[in-house]
Order: sequence, then structure tokens, then C-alpha cells
Amino acid sequence: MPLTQIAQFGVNRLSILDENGKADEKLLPPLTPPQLIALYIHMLQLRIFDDKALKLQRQGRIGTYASSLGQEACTVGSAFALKNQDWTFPAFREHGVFFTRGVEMVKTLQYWGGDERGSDPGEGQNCFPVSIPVGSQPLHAVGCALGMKYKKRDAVAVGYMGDGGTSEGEFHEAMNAAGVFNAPVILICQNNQYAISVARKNQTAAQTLAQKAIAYGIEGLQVDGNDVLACYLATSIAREKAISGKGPTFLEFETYRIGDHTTADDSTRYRTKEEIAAWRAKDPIARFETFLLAKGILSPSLIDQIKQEAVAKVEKAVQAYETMPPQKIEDLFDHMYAITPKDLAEQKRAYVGFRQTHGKENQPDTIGPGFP
Ligand SMILES: Cc1ncc(C[n+]2csc(CCOP(=O)(O)OP(=O)(O)O)c2C)c(N)n1
Repeated sequence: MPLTQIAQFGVNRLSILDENGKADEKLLPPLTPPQLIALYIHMLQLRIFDDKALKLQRQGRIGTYASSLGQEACTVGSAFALKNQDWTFPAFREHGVFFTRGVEMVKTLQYWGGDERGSDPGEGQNCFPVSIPVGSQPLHAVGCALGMKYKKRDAVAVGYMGDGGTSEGEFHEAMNAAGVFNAPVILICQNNQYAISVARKNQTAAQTLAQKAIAYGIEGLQVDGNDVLACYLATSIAREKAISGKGPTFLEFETYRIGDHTTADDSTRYRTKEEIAAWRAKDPIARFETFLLAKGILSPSLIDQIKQEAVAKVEKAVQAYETMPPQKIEDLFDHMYAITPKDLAEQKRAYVGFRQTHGKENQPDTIGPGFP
């Protein structure tokens, strides 16, 4: 029996804007100047929000926080390609998805401040809350996509994860189910090169993460994750494909986490200054700004105005967060399920009973924003 090659595969990479902000004109997505400016505004607002959130954490005004510094193009670009009826399933570094889809910034502050109400995105927002278990989001997204397919909805589901998420069993179950059942789903991996201190090369022996799709019979594409136009275009094409019944796509957005994993991490223990500097030079906002300036879509005075407005918006969200009436402790039990299961109802009854028996002196009625 001869050894015969029976299949051949390749992995493509999409990049539109280079590191100097020069675009491959043939690949430019059909976005109008106001849409391009909106993309820029979203990225800048996210960066300013991140900066403020880190300071709030250091001052004890929110809890642990996961920064998305350097990854703005991934979340903003992909979310900008979605429609209101689509569903998103974020991990914990996707604040940009919430903001771009119109969820108020105060919700993200509440979430990281330990206020359960921050997990409710508000009326009409098809955004699932943060899901902390690594790699859980793809399964949630595939399940939702299959539900929508069954109900013949004109919508897609998008599940986000990090590079570490692609090593979890759930990721592989989700990819398999997505392929077999032709789910209208887009799975997006923000490959920011590290899962806390585990470097990408110690995470998997695969040459790319995009190629993981091949094994499941679905399309995988690597995208320059610091190029907002590429992130937008790849997601738009994947969306069209899913909506027209042509199935799922797995997108690897190759990017870099400039900050620490969270405010509880010290990345100087496992990364070099040189590596961070090399990625800073690929900054997604700077290159897009250069592109927009060269096209005459942005001007220095407009940039100043956008910055000022972004700072004001973030400050307003902080004020709303810090002046909000505190949540009732009982609320913790109320927002998890549409119909409260028996054991959770029992926990709530036990808690309320405990407070009645032991008095209120050592038991606060409410949880305020921030941490004591
Ligand atoms: C199932 C599970 N195991 C471990 C953790 C602890 N943990 C939190 S974040 C993280 C690393 C995640 O890395 P990655 O998926 O690459 O996402 P990134 O933080 O880089 O955005 C780990 C191991 C967790 N949250 N869930």
C-alpha cells in the first residue's frame, strides 16, 4: 500500500493596516467616515476607561480588574460588525464588546466592584455577562446559536476566549458541536500571548491557534488583532456566512496584553521589557489614528475633542457608580435564574433567617460600591 496524501490544509492570515497605519486599499471594508470615526472613538474610550479602572482599583474603589490595554481592536472591531439581535458571550477581558454594543460603562464598574447588578446589561442588550471559568464561553455561544437556528432567528452568537481557553476541553466540545450541527456561531480567540504567566509557546505545540478549526471541519482564520479594520472585516464576513447558513468560523485575533493579567498579577516576573516595547510599537489605536489622519477623516483638533469627551464619559460613569444606591444582599440570590431553583431559594431563606436570629449589628443590609 503506498503512502498517499489524502488531504492538504493551509492557514490564512488577514491584515489590512500595517504597523505604520498604511492600508492595503483592496481590502478596506466599506465603512463610511462616520463609522470609521465611531470605531476610533470606541477604542479611545476603552483605553481611557481601562486607565481609570486601574487607578480605581489601586484606590480600593473597585476590586480586581482585568485590563484590555493593547487589545482594543479585537473587541471593538468584532463587536462593531454585529447587529443588535446577535448575542455575545464574553470572557473577562471583553469590556470593549459591551461598550461598543451600547452597554453603559457603569455596568462594567459595578461588575468589577462586586455589584451583581453590573451583570445585567440593560433592556434590549443581547450581551451575556462576564463568565470567569476559562473556556466556558464557546459552549454557551454554540448552544445559543443552535437555539437560534432551531427558532429560525436571523442572528448569530459570538463566543470569546483567550489563548488559554483553547486548551480547555469545553473549547473542543464547542468546536466539534459547532461543526457537526453547522451552528451560526463565531468563536473569537483573543490570542494575547499569555494565559496569566503561561506563554503561548507553553500553551500548545500548534503553530497557530487558527488551525485548531481544521480538525473540526470548520473554517479558521488568523487575523492581525491589532488591526481594527481586519478584526471588523473578518467578523463581518463570518457573520454573513453564519446568517446565510454556511456555518461557523473560528477567528484567532493575534494581539498582546500590554498590561498585567489583572491587578493581582506582576507580569515583570515572566515578561521582558523588550518584548512589551516591541508590541507597544504595534499599538492598534496609534496605527488607526495615523491612517485616519492621512485620509483626512480625523484632525488633531477632532482627536482632542474626542479625548475630552471620552474622559468626561468615563468620569460620568464613575460618578454614577459611586453614587448609586447600594444593592440589597438578598439581590445576590435573585438574578441568577429566571425561575429560582429550590436549593438557591433555600440558601436565601437560610440567610434571611440567620439575619433575623442574629440581629443586624454585624451584618450590613447592603453591599455598597467599591471595597472597604
Ligand atoms: C476553568 C478555569 N481554570 C482556571 C482559572 C483561573 N484563570 C483565570 S484567568 C486564567 C488565564 C486565562 O488565559 P487566557 O484564556 O489566555 O485569557 P487572557 O487572560 O489571556 O485574556 C486562568 C488560568 C479559571 N478562571 N477558570
